[in-house]
Amino acid sequence: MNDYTPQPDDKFSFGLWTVGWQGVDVFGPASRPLLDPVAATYKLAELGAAAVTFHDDDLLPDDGARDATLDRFTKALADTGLVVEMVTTNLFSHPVFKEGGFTANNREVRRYALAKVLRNIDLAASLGAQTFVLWGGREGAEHGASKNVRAALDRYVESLDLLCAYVKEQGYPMRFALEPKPNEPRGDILLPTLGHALALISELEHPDLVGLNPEVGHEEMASLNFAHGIAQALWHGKLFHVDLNGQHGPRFDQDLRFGAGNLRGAFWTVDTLLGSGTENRYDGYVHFDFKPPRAEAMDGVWDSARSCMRNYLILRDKVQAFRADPEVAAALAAAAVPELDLPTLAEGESLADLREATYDVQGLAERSVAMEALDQLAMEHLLGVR
Ligand SMILES: [Mn+2]
Repeated sequence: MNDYTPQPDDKFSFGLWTVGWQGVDVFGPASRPLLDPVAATYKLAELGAAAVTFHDDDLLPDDGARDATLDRFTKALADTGLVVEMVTTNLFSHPVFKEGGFTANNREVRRYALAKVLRNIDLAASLGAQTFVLWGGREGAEHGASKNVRAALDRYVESLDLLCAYVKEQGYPMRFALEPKPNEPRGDILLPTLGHALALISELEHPDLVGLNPEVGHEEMASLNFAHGIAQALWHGKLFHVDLNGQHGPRFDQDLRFGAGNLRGAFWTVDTLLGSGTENRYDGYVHFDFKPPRAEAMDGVWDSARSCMRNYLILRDKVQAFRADPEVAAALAAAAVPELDLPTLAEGESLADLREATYDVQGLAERSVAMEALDQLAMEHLLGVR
């Protein structure tokens, strides 16, 4: 029996801000003590993580302690064998970014935001990170006329083009991943969904260097299907990174541990990451971006981190059993799922062939689609009775 112990090959990764979240919310102050990010690195290694990630501000204070903290952190990496697979910059906490970073109306703020990101790209490269995530939490508005969306998108593109040119010029093996979110903290955030971000990427000077970092809760806040979203990202070759967590439908961003909230969605998320029975799978780090609930003390923080990995491994087991089940293969065939791989117009045919053909419209309308039976098999695998 699998004991679901994380292995280095599982490539689990955690943001230092996740376990380090002190429980500050809009209604109350911290409920937990400050967690030393270096101590967190050791603890995450002990739990079975393979990598950590951070925002500049999570790890490095903007004062004299920067170098000393970095020395302690790199020693922790060497001691544990953990790597830094991704770095991101906080362009949302400091009030200087209250009205945006790359898309602030104020030009000085935009220049300062770019300077902050450039400094952290250098840091990320020096630590070997190959993915740089950009979450534009403050890039948005609460008021209609306050933001010229067309100009804001011009400035977003300008910033991304400058960052890509810099990475190319420096020869860093690094790519950028945009993280969409519909709202919170801004009333409305620019690039609210994966689709908006994909469309923007196609306007860039170096679109090959920019992809997506989809987060479960961010898509589900907008009632979108996360598995479908990452499937499309994979189809475009744009699933550069992923943020797994849990969410109970459209409400505030809950950042629950992975598997909590929409469990069925989590099952299909793991199935999609594993390729849904095809070779088109995600092979990057399995990154968790969650918040241990404010009610928990430190023991609960570590329980929630452990459970993110455990739930992923359990779901991976369930998904693999589902895909290997001969009854599932038969149900997929009965539901005509493989038929969708066939082009609608066959090789050598013309549109005239399909226009002139005769169709049994009544018979097609009455055909069985057998999809409930297929879905029930997935349900029974998930519920553990198969
Ligand atoms: Mn995230």
